[in-house]
Amino acid sequence: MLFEALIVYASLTMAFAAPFYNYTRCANHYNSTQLQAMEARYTQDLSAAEASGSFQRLAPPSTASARSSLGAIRCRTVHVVWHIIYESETVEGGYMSDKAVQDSIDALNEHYGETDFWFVLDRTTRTKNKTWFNKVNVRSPLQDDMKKQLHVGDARTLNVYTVNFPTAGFLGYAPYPQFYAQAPWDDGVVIKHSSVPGGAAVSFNQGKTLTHEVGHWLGLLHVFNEDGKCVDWDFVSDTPVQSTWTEGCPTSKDSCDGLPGEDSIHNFMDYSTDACLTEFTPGQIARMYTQSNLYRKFSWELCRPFDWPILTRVPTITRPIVTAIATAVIPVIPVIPGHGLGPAPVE
Ligand SMILES: *[C@@H]1O[C@H](CO)[C@@H](O)[C@H](O)[C@H]1NC(C)=O
Ligand SMILES: *[C@@H]1O[C@H](CO)[C@@H](O)[C@H](O)[C@H]1NC(C)=O
Ligand SMILES: *[C@@H]1O[C@H](CO)[C@@H](O)[C@H](O)[C@H]1NC(C)=O
Ligand SMILES: [Ca+2]
Ligand SMILES: [Ca+2]
Ligand SMILES: [Zn+2]
Repeated sequence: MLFEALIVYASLTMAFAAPFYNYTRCANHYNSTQLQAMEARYTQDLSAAEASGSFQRLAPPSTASARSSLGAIRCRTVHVVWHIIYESETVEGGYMSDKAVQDSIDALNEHYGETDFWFVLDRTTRTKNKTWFNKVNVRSPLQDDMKKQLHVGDARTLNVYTVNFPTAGFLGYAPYPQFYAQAPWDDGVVIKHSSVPGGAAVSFNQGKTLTHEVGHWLGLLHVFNEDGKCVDWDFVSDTPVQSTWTEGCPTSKDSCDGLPGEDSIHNFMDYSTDACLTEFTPGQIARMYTQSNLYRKFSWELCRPFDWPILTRVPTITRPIVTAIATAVIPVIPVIPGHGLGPAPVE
């Protein structure tokens, strides 16, 4: 009797426990020296491509009105190869049905609905490997083994790997487009299997970890300063300077109250819970387009009519904001390919 009551109490406690925010969105952390070196390389690559005529600043192909009158438009089409790593044929064991994969792709298209990116599932692979499922981690030789065996396609192919990670609260990571040339096999995002829509990662199960990691994969940095300073970190002018990442979903937050703008708590490149994340800014979208035109060169393919809110803010494609580093002497940090993130770790 008492035993039963305890069980009921325990399950009630679990059912009604406040959502926990112990998940850390991702491991894409750099120190400021690395950050500036990466940005310097990006702007150099861009200048070199412009000088040689190999870079074209493509404008978005259609306006909202053209989109609705044509019913279909051309999109920057990203072919997705989804690698399911699992330890048993169950959801907890990392197994995903075809429907679960397609639901993830649908969610991704919804979250990128204000952009011209269009994600199409090319194929799914399934690999039963308990070691990979539980032990693959950022900067681990195991992640190198896994990707070297499974990565397919080229810079336009989004390889997604779903694993469990050895650290409980860890959700994902992704290398930047500029590292593709040095280590093509290392390209692609790795996410926790339970972060997909409907997954077991409480408060982080609407698929927005993938959306965030794909943001990195398309060239975006975090909206917050990873050194905790009130200094711009993401080279995007319309995301206010922010010194801390966001936990949970506060009604508002202003970590740099001496500087204009409140924190981007609803931005996909912050760490708020999934329900809280709803937007990319025009500046971020412009940066993703420029990075893609430079490093990934997606093909323009017909995409189906959008049945979610039509693109309302067509961003102008501008040069990346580089004022912060324009006058500094940029130390050249050798990029060490591999281990999931490009340059050598901060630790
Ligand atoms: C989350 O963190 C809190 C505070 O550190 C801790 O009490 C709780 O046990 C953690 N929950 C999980 C699921 O790790
Ligand atoms: C499973 O992972 C181990 C460790 O990296 C690797 O040696 C092995 O080849 C993998 N097995 C399969 C079937 O992929
Ligand atoms: C940043 O990280 C690099 C690579 O690990 C390291 O060489 C450098 O000393 C670090 N710089 C600072 C300022 O911490
Ligand atoms: Ca900014
Ligand atoms: Ca502020
Ligand atoms: Zn991140």
